Amino acid sequence: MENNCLFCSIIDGKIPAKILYEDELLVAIEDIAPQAPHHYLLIPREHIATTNDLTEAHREMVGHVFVVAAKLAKQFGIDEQGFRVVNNCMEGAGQTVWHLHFHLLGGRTMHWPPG
Ligand code: DGP
Repeated sequence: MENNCLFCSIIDGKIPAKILYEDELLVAIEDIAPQAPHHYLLIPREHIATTNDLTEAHREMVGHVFVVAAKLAKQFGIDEQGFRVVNNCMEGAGQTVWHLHFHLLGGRTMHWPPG
């Protein structure tokens, strides 16, 4: 738990969010400003600021994020149409919340390259 961290406060229950899934490693919530019909955030419980701060110790957790993303995609029926798992690392890539998180986006056609 990091002071003044939005996602730590959500994980701690101090700020409300629509929680879709949680376990010992992560919490999945609805994004407050959805960019697709399905837009969820997979947030590790551990406060890690950015992908740049990951170490070998986080290997299992990061793998778990993708396993849970696939399960949620199936649960919400977007697995066959296709979906994206996105991490924005640093301001230049669009990161605005400094607690590692992965966007799960689906329910519409995705374009490439991303903006
Ligand atoms: P990023 O820009 O990659 O750091 O993504 C941050 C995401 O967090 C963005 O899609 C909007 C979302 N977000 C910001 N504040 C809140 C909040 O208070 N609640 C929820 N559920 N999502 C939030």
